[in-house]
Amino acid sequence: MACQRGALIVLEGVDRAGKTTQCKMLVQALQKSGRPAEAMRFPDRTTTIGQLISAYLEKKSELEDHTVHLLFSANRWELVPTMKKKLEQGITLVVDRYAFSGAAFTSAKPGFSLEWCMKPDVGLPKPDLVMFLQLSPAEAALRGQFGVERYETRVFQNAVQQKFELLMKDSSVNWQVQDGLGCRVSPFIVSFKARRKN
Ligand code: FDM
Repeated sequence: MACQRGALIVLEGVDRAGKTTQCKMLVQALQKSGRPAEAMRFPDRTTTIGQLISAYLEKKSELEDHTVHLLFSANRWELVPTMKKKLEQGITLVVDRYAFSGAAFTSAKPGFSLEWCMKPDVGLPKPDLVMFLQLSPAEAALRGQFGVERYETRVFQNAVQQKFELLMKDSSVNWQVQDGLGCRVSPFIVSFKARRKN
């Protein structure tokens, strides 16, 4: 019997919205319900490209803005064969950030259009569901460690939030907005099942 393809679920949101915690909880809940599930995150800082990105985010190196944007995209593309393999094996992938972060963060910089920022990621595996964890940048700033890495300023996060709002207007993407202040794993699963297309 052919196994059912896994689902690709993406969690997006501004920094400190709780994506990492929700990803972990969602993977655990899916596994508990008998569905094979694994967590992934972008940037994946373990690869050679990911290490360049990590040094940039930690402000240990400088990279030209277009260059780092393309590196973030390359970091997703290098993981595509692994992602496809796992999805075909029936494993549901819960991904902490994806191309939407790529477009929202770079287009929040001066001189970058959303259109240009989205181009390098055209053709990536399409998520079955994108959950956006809603948290005001002011609330996010109150959470731990805000301000340690590059981009972690309230002004920049406000600009990123506005870019996410533009991205959420794309009705070809299965967006679902969730309150980042609460634990919402169960409704996540219910709506994921209800909306799942494949
Ligand atoms: N980020 C993340 C980007 O600027 N572009 C991208 O394509 C992606 C995936 O990198 F500030 C930014 C968003 C965030 C940082 O932080 C990664 P975390 O804590 O590893 O998610």
